[in-house]
Amino acid sequence: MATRFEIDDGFIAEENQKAREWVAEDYEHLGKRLRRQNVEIEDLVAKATKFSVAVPSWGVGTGGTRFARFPGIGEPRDIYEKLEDCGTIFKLVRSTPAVSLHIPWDKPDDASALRDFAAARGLSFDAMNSNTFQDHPGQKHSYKFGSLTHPEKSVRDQAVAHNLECIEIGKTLGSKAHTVWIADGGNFPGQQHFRRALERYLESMREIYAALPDDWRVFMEHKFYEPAFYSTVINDWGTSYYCARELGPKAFCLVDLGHHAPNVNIEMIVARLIQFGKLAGFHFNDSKYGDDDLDAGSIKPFQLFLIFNELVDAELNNAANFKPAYMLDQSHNVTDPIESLMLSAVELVRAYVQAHLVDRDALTEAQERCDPLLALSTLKQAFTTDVASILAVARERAGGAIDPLMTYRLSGYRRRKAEERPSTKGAAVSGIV
Ligand code: RM4
Ligand code: MN
Ligand code: MN
Repeated sequence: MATRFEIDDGFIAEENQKAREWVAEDYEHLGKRLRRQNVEIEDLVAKATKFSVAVPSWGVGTGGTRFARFPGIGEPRDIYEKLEDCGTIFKLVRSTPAVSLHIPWDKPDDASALRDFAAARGLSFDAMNSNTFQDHPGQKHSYKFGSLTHPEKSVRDQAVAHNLECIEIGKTLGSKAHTVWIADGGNFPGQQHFRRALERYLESMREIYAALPDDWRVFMEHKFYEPAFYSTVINDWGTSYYCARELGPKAFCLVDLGHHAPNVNIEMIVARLIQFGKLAGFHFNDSKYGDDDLDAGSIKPFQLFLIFNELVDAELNNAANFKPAYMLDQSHNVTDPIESLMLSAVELVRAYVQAHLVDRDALTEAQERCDPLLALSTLKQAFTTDVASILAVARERAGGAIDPLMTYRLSGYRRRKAEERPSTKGAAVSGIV
């Protein structure tokens, strides 16, 4: 393969040099401020450094809506080019060392070659994702009326077999989890027998569960509607939790932030799943109306903070069975996906670090003394603290960029990729997600 353009470490260092002064100044000032609160700023840098979130393989291609898709220039045309872009994101922000694959969108011809290609860029593989919400070329049965819950056993068997194949590929890639999201449901009252559909789901999931290696987990992702517009089989966290209980200790409930009705208290769902030892992890994104798949933290940053407040609380309490897997699940329709993914990853680290700033003794005291406003201001104090310099220092020390966005733009990466990746007819782009 001809040499491909990569952002050079020296270039990142040069760009960092320009911003170093303000970072140092802000960092010093914040350090003093935090010390008054008995917080050691270096501890927060350590937290920021440790945080990681997986990038979805399909997220580096331009997404689309059900109306249209407007491709950008230099889009990755296959999984190897997608990994190049994931490597670039990782290089600049340092908090995205893993990639989550959708099969068959990003099915590798040779999984061990793909693993080596990723490893050469410092990347590993996170949860696998199956796809039985579309028909794929060559498949025998259609998923038009469902997959794991379809009334016909032959369709269910095909969907189960697809999930087993994902696990097989994942074993070679070094993955340790498998995520199942199904679109099964109904568009009209009466179309589906609710209880029978759920029974079939469990029957199919039991087969998938049985194929999990000992050190793997399976994640069930609920969603209240879309593409089914009347009823969805795994419609909420309660149903997901029931299934996780039925399946066994390796089954967990995954929370995609876009999969709830507007105004639902998601942080409370998170707390419940933590308490019951069944939180799988997250698909992070943001939304205004439905499953909008906008960039994390772009619409409701306070909600994101409140979710991390629950996560950090559980982390500090060493909650049982608490090992959340984080992934970004976004669709980038009008932005450069690399830019969106970088900034989204940064927003997550920000919320995580801010949640570590919550004075938990003061919060507990306010709660126990029934003082709502003191409780709220304790949270707000953390949420309104500008931790940008902590994030910048963590990135720079790890070899990343102080300003990932500007460094990326100035590197000319996208332009170079446009030259290297002339769009070809039939290029492997993921389509509308
Ligand atoms: C779904 C769900 C899944 C994602 C697909 C593309 O709404 O969020 O996690 O894989 O979209
Ligand atoms: Mn999702
Ligand atoms: Mn979704």
